[in-house]
Amino acid sequence: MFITIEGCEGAGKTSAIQIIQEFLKTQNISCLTTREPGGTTFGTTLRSLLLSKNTEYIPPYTELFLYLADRHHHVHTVIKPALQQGYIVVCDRFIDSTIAYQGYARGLPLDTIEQLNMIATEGLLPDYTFFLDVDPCIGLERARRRSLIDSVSQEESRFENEELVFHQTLSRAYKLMAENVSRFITIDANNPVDVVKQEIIYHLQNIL
Ligand code: Z5A
Repeated sequence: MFITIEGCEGAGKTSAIQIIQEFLKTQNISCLTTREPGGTTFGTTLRSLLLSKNTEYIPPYTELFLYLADRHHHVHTVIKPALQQGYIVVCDRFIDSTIAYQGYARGLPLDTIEQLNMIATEGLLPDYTFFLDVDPCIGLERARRRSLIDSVSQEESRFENEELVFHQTLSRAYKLMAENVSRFITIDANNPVDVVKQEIIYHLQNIL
């Protein structure tokens, strides 16, 4: 089974992955957690280029191709082999991030992104996508608070520094996908962590 986690900045994706990982462990289910960008050593180099607040201007198509290069390498060398070995793979961001960020927010054509996504994933689609639906203002506030105490988050703030309207567009894009794509499971991520946790586990129990 291949599960992806999606949402805007500060939605709680990292926290959700930990919740899923711990729950699967209690069920004795082998699971691999990973992320995009940066699920491989190769991808880590791309990640720092893509997320560093100090990176020079990246035109939207350059940005798209870098995310797709990271994805193809990740799918080919990590995700598919793990699925073939019977692991449940849980990935922090995947194809829907490209649709939301490079498609809706940067304005690149959605049909082009969908075609390129299919090439980058070698046709692999998630079985389920947990969408952590947070109000963009709340998510940004969480992310900014974390940046005050975490030097990695502070460095990786190229997207966090975008205007509020960029984050509102992302939020609308995710809601639209969640309404129209059946693999999406929406979690109200404005709630406190323990409520989010209960909701995630409830849905996990239903799909396992
Ligand atoms: N991107 C793209 O453009 N195109 C693509 O194809 C892909 C990605 C794959 C990747 O960064 C960036 O790349 C991303 C999209 C773009 N944009 N940015 N930035 P990322 O995914 O590594 O980073 P992120 O989206 O910014 O994630 P994040 O800020 O780390 O958020 P998170 O993982 O969703 O949240 P968290 O770390 O679990 O929580 C954030 C803070 O809030 C933390 O202090 C928590 O303790 C706290 N938190 C979490 N949940 C709660 C609740 N429920 N209540 C209160 N506080 C909470």
